[in-house]
Amino acid sequence: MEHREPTVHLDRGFWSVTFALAIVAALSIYAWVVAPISGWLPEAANKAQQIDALFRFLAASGTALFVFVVGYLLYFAIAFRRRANDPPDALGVQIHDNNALEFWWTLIPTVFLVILVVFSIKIWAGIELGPNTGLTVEAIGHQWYFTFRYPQINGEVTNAMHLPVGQPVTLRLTSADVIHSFWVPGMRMKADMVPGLINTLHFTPTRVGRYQIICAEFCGTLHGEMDKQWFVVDPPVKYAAWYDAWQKKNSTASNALPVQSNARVAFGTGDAKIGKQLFSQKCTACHALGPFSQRIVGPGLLGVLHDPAHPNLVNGDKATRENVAEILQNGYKGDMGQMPNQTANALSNTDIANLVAYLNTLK
Ligand code: HEC
Ligand SMILES: [Cu+2]
Repeated sequence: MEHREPTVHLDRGFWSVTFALAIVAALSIYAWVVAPISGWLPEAANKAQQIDALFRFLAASGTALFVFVVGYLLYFAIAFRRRANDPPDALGVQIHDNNALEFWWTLIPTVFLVILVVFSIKIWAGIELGPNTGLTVEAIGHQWYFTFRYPQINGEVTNAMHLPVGQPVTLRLTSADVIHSFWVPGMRMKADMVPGLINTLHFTPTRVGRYQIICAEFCGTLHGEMDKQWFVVDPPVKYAAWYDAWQKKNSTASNALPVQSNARVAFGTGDAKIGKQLFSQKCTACHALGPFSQRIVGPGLLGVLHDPAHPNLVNGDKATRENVAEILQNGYKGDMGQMPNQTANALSNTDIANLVAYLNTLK
């Protein structure tokens, strides 16, 4: 049997190719570092800048890696090709067990991935878990358009989502019918709008302008029409004028989005029909309309106010409308998990009254 020593000589050719590849890789890293990404697609919000920084990092390291991998592939294919005078059954050099190489090709990618994980999770956490400061706005997906709710504007705003530049915003997303996905390329942010659940985005608009809102989840025949609405970042004065105009226009509608308040809920005014609609938008992902034991995330709510077998709520309080309202305002963390509070579910006190009126009709 033929036996060859497993040796390779990395000759001058190899080192010149390495040098050339290093220069190309360095140039491509430089190109990504200075690439005018915000000129290609303007950055509407602070999170867009962070995500673009992450993109630069990924693109630069990916391109550099690509240059080396493909460069060496080509070089080795040529340098170690079969020569004219090689016998037909010539074997290439067989290499195994190079501990130094294996150490480095494990360590370097591991360090790289750890950096990437830390970098990404930091940005993700800022978007999803950021503090609930500033303005809270709610965006609702419909077949096939978006509507928006603002603090102290009654009803829903229908044309565009205006926000003032420079002010932190908490955006709550939900859906009135099927799953949509709220995508603003200018913000580099995309999140699902799920019926019965609230998803949250935190950001600060940083650049005055108009940015397209697109539905990024196929949601029925006219899904493609859901790219006609705008996210508009206004200077504060212009925003205030827009806000006042909608407040007047919608003054007779009901259902303003909350400013958080500890005011008591006025039960007498609750409207079970509106409550039912809210329930399908904000609660059904976690609550079934079945008995207490029919659990999704939280318990079934069919008998929450009228089941003799269920005299107490999960927090031990008596099952009264006041105490249900209290859970809706403050949330509750128990054995099953977290019932979100009023802010997280984007509920005004009027919403809570409507929901309680609806829950009161269930038996
Ligand atoms: C993300 C999931 C989630 C969403 C959304 C949610 N809940 Fe809950 N809810 C829970 C969990 C979990 C509990 C039970 C907490 C525990 O005891 O561990 C709960 C408990 C409750 C209770 C107390 C039930 C009882 O029998 O004591 C009521 C009432 C309630 N939720 C109403 C609502 C309403 C109304 C909405 C919509 C505005 C809603 N929930 C949205 C998860 C959710
Ligand atoms: Cu859609």
